[in-house]
Amino acid sequence: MSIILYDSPTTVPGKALSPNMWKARFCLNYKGLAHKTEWVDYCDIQEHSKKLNIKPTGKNPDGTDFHSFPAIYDPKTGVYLADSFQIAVYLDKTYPDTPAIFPNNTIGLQAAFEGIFMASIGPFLGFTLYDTWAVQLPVSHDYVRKKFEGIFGGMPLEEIAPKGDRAIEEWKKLEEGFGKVEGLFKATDEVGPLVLGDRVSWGDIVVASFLIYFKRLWEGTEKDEQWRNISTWQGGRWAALLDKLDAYTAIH
Ligand SMILES: N[C@@H](CCC(=O)N[C@@H](CS)C(=O)NCC(=O)O)C(=O)O
Repeated sequence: MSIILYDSPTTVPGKALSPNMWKARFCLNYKGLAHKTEWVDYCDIQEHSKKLNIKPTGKNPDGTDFHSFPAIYDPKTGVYLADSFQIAVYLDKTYPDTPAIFPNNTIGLQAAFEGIFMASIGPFLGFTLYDTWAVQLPVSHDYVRKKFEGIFGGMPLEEIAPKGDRAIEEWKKLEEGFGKVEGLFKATDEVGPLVLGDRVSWGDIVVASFLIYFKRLWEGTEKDEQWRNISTWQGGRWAALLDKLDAYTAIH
């Protein structure tokens, strides 16, 4: 009886891409919990979640419920649950004998870390949206285009990525954002390269989920340079972090 992880397929080898889904996958792998991915097209996430009675994770601008993946179904408890953070908290509570994602009661602190990380890497979105759309399955293209263009006030997807000098500036800002995050890791470098020093926790999983997203999106494509560049930032810290968590990247 395996836990089911709901994710949406892309054309990237192995299908998995979204950083939010990776957060849940990293948690399941890190804990060594048997699980199996069930692939549901991106354009069907809302309908599928409603059908399974999974609680919404937010509201749409018009006030209606917003559902999202990752979601899980745990046959041991009968629980359906969405939201990467809630899934991590649930797994720690339900499987206390597996490695903790929030050791030493760090749930609040780790949530704060994630907030700082997300606020620091904002410029990534302009660089990833079109490429992320391009690797969606055709059935989801219209839905995802509308969604992503909505995020940028209706700008056509093809025009969202910054170009010329702005691209250089925005890329620099992204590097500086990662520099800020480095400060949060550095403080415990003498203990180890992870945010808590020597043991994996939510903060590492969040950062690694974005790194694996950038890597899977760009490595070996015409944007290969972007991934190679990120992996050299802050003295190669991010490539090293992803290597450190490589054991937890299997797609089941
Ligand atoms: N806070 C949520 C956000 C998840 C989220 O936004 N997921 C996107 C996919 S990456 C989604 O399911 N979107 C559904 C839709 O746009 O219909 C989490 O961390 O799990």
